[in-house]
Amino acid sequence: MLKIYHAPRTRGFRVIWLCEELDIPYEIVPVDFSPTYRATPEWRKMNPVGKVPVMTDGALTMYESGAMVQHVLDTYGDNRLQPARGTAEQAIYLQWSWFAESTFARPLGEMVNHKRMFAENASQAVIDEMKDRARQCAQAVSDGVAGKQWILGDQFSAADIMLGYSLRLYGLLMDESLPDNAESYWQRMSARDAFKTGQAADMGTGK
Ligand SMILES: N[C@@H](CCC(=O)N[C@@H](CS)C(=O)NCC(=O)O)C(=O)O
Repeated sequence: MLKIYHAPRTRGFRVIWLCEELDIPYEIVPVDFSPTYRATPEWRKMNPVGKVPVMTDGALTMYESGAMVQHVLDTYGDNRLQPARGTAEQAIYLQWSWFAESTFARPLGEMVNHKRMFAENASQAVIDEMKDRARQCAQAVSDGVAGKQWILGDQFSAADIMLGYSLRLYGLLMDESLPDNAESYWQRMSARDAFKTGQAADMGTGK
């Protein structure tokens, strides 16, 4: 059984939501998210830079939420939730999946880290700059999903799950609403049954 080492509201939600969409069994192993625990040799053996999530699949231990999503799809997905390999559609699927983590979630995550590290000495200029980057990403998603149901068109895919976590983080951290198309996209994804059961599990009220 897949084990997802996870702390509430963090990126492990992507894998939880994916497992719910695919209806495959998984177990959530709660991780103490304190910087002290994450710096211990015990946790650094699981994730060398002390982050969450980590996932195990039998003898395999891995970190990076996007890589976990791809592993689960390729191993248990039965060709669901991703376009065929080598197609132009797959290239766009990869583009949005990578964008979700490496471009969109990055300034949001750094805002959290900056505030945690510097507390009352946090620089407003740094935070404002991160917000501006996140705002540009939200606009790119809004433009990308214009006239479509999901980011690839009619077909829901794991790229929506990757982006969904970034949109969720945006909602938690930004004091402004999403641009219109991104907001309705967010409403559609968060209305999915698998999102709701995944969110309950994420917050510790589900499985
Ligand atoms: N690219 C990594 C990012 C992991 C990450 O930044 N996780 C956050 C929680 S969602 C974390 O552990 N932050 C603590 C820190 O960076 O100190 C992934 O997608 O798994």
